[in-house]
Amino acid sequence: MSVEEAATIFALSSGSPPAAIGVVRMSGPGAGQALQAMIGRLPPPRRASYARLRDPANGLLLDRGLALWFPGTATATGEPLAELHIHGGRAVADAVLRALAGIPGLRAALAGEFTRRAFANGVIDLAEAEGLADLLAAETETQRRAAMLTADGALSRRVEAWRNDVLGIAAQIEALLDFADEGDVAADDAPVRNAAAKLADEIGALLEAPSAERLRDGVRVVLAGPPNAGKSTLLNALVQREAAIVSPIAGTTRDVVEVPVAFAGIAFLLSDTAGLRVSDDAIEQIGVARAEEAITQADIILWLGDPSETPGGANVIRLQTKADVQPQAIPNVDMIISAKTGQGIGALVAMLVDRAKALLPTTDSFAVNRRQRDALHLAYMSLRSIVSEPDILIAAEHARAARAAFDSVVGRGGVEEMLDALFGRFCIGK
Ligand SMILES: Nc1nc2c(ncn2[C@@H]2O[C@H](COP(=O)(O)OP(=O)(O)OP(=O)(O)O)[C@@H](O)[C@H]2O)c(=O)[nH]1
Ligand SMILES: [Mg+2]
Repeated sequence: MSVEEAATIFALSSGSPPAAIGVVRMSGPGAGQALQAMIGRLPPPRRASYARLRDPANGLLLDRGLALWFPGTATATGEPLAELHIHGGRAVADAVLRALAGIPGLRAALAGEFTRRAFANGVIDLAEAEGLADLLAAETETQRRAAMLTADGALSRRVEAWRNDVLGIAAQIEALLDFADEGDVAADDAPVRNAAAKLADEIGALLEAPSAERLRDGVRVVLAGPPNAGKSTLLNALVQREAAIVSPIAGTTRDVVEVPVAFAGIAFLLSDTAGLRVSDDAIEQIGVARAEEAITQADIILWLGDPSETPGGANVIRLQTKADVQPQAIPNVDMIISAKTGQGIGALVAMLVDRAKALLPTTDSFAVNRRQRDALHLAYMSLRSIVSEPDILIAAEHARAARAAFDSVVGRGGVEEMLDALFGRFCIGK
């Protein structure tokens, strides 16, 4: 542990004032002394005690509240930890933080620093820290559930089991190598290759599952079609506010207008686009190019044009719009709506939710993010190589690579470069 890490840190860990209660946390070797300096004694461990808080510099009464003391290493950060539950007003919090800053050896915590210490001290692993970051950022119920599973170690436990399997495979390979050295008849390598194939299949199944990014960033729904079809009007009806400009002039929308929204606890990112047509207007041409780009990125396309001109690829829902003025159905549409009267809008939302569910991780399974996916993919490739590699010495190398890939998922060794990025996502006081 570096000298810097040995500093004792403090922060207001509850939300920004004013609030009913503010929680100030201190973590590090000097946490106990700091608590003593503030309340004049060290309270019994792991029990909330009522205390008067005084400024150690001048003895002035700052507040009355609860004090908690967690000595040793079996704490949330893996080092001595103290908490003060104070009144959550701005001036109270400021005064307490100022008093703590005046205690030698104490300094204000950086964003995510408490969690970073928990990781550095082995209380949580990297995958759990990532789950925790997602949990704090979760805005919908599905995001919360998936993040909770990862924060709770579901992915880590799975990867740990796989890592053990790879150690078993590596040991079997070593045994084959010893056998070959003795110059006896060729040993049977089929069991090792079968074990590697089985493990690769298990990882492959997880890699095929929907990704965490879609859960976090929202299912991308792009509204597309010719000018004046009613795309912007539909967007506004779906998000229930005037997010995009609507007008009878064809070619109104130029930029892609993105609006995040949640339906039935699922995050969506709706994108309104410029009407698709050939135009002499340079700006409109850029808008059309952006619309076409958005269509390629879509998880679901709401197509408001001629059903025979439906763009290929993604999941498309073909809509007939303006049912209030054009009630007769045209062939091959999935749904008839009127953004003006609201006809069909509820059914369209239900259809979006249904389609999105098929694209998202199920609620009882954890999702892997891109970093974890890349590492798992490396493990997968290494295991596949064990299956096909005729030279057993090289197969041993692939087994080592697979183990290293599992290690990087949970943050064992060599992940410094991404720690700053990860812990920077946390707020101060976490
Ligand atoms: N009667 C009726 N009019 C609608 C409906 N939806 C849109 N409109 C009208 O159709 C015109 C075009 O609507 P917009 O939503 O701007 O169409 P757009 O597809 O976004 O058009 P561009 O941005 O130019 O590509 C406006 O005058 C809207 O009021 C509807 O459901 N019923
Ligand atoms: Mg528009």
